[in-house]
Amino acid sequence: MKIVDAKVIICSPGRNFVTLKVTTEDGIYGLGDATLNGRELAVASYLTEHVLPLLIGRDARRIEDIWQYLYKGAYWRRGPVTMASIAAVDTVLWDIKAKSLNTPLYQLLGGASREAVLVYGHASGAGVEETVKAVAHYLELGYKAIRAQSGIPGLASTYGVGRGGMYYEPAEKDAPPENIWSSEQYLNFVPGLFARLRKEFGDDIPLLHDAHHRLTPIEAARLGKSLEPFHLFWLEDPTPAELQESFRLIRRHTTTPLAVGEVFNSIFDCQQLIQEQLIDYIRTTVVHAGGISHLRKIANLAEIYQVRTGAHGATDMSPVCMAAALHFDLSVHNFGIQEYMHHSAETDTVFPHSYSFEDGLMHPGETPGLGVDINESLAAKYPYQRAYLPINRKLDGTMHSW
Ligand code: KDG
Ligand code: MG
Repeated sequence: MKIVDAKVIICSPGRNFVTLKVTTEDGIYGLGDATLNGRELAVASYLTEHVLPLLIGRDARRIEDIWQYLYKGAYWRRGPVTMASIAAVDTVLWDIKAKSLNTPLYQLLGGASREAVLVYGHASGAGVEETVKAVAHYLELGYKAIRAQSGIPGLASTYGVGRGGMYYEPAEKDAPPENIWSSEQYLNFVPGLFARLRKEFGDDIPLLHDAHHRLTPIEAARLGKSLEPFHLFWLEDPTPAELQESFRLIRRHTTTPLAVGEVFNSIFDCQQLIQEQLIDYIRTTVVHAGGISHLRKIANLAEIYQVRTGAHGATDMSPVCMAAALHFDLSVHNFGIQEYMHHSAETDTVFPHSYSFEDGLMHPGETPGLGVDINESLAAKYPYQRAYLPINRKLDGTMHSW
């Protein structure tokens, strides 16, 4: 099954997406997400200039061999641009293989390990009471697990607070927005938010929170400890995780479950975190961590250490990635939860898909392959627009993690 055509499609139906489309000699095509928020064209160029010429003529059925060919063959290993490019090729090839066998992808990944996939949605508000209302709204929509983020009094902006409605899209055109940060104000504020949410909604609803890489290990330990009475489902990215051993310090102080990994791109980024059981959930996702093949290796390592998956699913994962994530989630034994943010209506029409949400659960559907397509003529009506994620500074102007 020779590959005869491969191209990159860049579109911006509300936000930028990079999609790889590969066609085989018998007319079957597959799709893969290659979107790297804020650095989209770097991946597009890596694919177009360096990878696509190598794919033509190759047998699309040799998924693992092509993965290793691109990884080992580049000599320069890992990194978000390389791994998103390999991920896109890997996703495409799984889509093609499943379509050629006329089966939904999850059947090739071991079949369904559960009936459907538990997802969490994003509730946020400018302050505590608005966040309470947003959580109530998500409950009305049927969500069974909810992430809660709130603006902090005295800080003009913070991570995770949408500009109204259901859509949260932090990337902005032309130049990165600048946020101001105070760990002290944040640490003083967050326990009160969760006390209020538990008072309003009781103990049973799983609540999550994302600290978005902003604390030092000892600050993260303080936060985890102060949130213990409100038993979060997880506390995400409490401290930047380049230094994996720093999680030992957090673990020593708190039983709040920890989730890390949305910015990781390989198994080597989380090896120590998993093997020392320093985290509870690994958040690597298909597009940023080398595709379905590599994500399964990470999940298999995690399974041995009772670490569960919790894949990143913000709106910068295109519907192609979301579909791939759902096939992975449905099949992998140590699935924990899947993040799910609604895409804009324009995005959904550019990427028609068979996955569905009902009563807080999602299913990839029974369409052969990933179950997602791209309407290329519609995509062409939304040209790429340069956009950047925000940056973050401390009160005194020092650059900080966003
Ligand atoms: O592109 C960056 C976003 O995907 C990220 O900020 C979202 O942290 C995030 C989350 O948990 O969804
Ligand atoms: Mg996050």
